[in-house]
Parts: sequence; structure tokens; C-alpha cells
Amino acid sequence: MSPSPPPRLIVASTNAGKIKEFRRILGEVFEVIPLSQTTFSDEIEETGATFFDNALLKAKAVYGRLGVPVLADDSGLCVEALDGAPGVYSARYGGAGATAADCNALLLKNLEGVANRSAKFVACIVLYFGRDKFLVGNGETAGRILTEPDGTNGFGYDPIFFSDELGKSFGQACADEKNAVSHRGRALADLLTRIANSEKRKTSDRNGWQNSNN
Ligand code: ITT
Repeated sequence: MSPSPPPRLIVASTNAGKIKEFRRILGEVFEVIPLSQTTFSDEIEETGATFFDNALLKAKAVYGRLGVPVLADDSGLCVEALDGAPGVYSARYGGAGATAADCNALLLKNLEGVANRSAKFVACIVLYFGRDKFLVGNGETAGRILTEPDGTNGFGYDPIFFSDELGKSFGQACADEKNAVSHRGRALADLLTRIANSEKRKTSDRNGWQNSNN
């Protein structure tokens, strides 16, 4: 008998770089289905003030339409010398139509001559699985902004982000190296722990209920 295929999990993202990372991390546990492979085609306006607000609104919008469990990631780069910018605006930092290279160039320009290069990537991941039922995972990773791009791996701001923990830029890191220390890898690990804890609670509640009815 052939083993049953992993369950499908919709990831409410149109970002190919994120989808690739989710596939790599969750690959054996779930079959990751990107938004492009669903019937959902609306533009989701990210109007939230925090990563959590935006992750929740993306997950809710897709769940509302498709009615099946959805994972959504909102993430970004927070630069200390820029008071946390681009933050939740990371994807839109370069304006409409700007490429990742444009955003990187703009950030490097805005940091010209700035000595404090400290920055962190932040991710909030929401698993939405029923009306007002959701679990949240958070993750961060610290580093600094280089003065020029270094490497071509990853996506977005990876080539200009030097990871303190890896001792190299995310642009130079291979997928597994990045996922081991990244904001997204950590947010997913946090979420998986919360899912496991909530399953344990459900089991002990059920057992408690059974025991109290014995
Ligand atoms: P979805 O909303 O469809 O998932 P998005 O790219 O718009 O795609 P966000 O609103 O969460 O996603 O914006 C995140 C941006 O932050 C992303 O476009 C990158 O520019 C940057 N970013 C987030 N995680 C990153 C990572 O691991 N490496 C490099 N850049 C990252």
C-alpha cells in the first residue's frame, strides 16, 4: 500500500520566495498550496499597523472565501537607524512597481553615511482555521545592513542583510542555513509548538471531561 499524501495547506501568499521557504520547511508535513493555485484572486489591502494585524487580515480574507484552514505570513525588515522602517511597508518601500533590487538600492541610499546598521527581520504567521479561531507564531532574527549587496540567494532584502548568527549575508546563505535562524523559520517553529500545545490541551480537556463523567 502506498503511503497517503501529506495534507494540503493553503498559504495566503503571492510571494514566490516565501512559498519556496514554506515548502522547504513544511515539505514533508504538508503540501503547500500557494494562493495562485486556488480560486482566490482578490487584491488584499494590507492596512494593518502591525505584522500581526496584516497576517490576520490576509488569513481571514482567504479563509472567508475558501472556507478551509489558511496560513498567512506578514514579515519585513526593521532598521534601527530608521526607527523600524521599512517594517510593515517592506514590500512597498520602493513604491508601486519597484523590484527587490530597487528597494535594496533605496534602503542603501537612505543609510548612506549612517554608522548604526543594526536591523532585524520580523515575521508573524497566523494559522486561521475557523470563524475567529486562529493560532499565531512570531519570529525575529538580528543582523545589520551591508553597504552593498552580497550574494544572490533568497529573495527581497536578503542580499543586503548580514546575519549575526550565520556570520554571512542571507544572500550568501543556502536555504537550510537561512531557515535555521530566520524570522520565518522561527515563527513557524513557534506556531507548530502552539499547535501541539493546543492539541494537548484539547486531549486533556476531553480526558478531564471523560474522567469527571466516569
Ligand atoms: P504576501 O503578502 O503575498 O505574502 P508580500 O511580499 O507582500 O507577499 P509582506 O507584505 O509580508 O509580503 O511583505 C514582506 C516583504 O518583506 C517582502 O516583500 C520582502 O521585501 C521583505 N521580506 C520578508 N521576509 C523576507 C526574507 O526572508 N528575506 C528577504 N526579504 C524579506
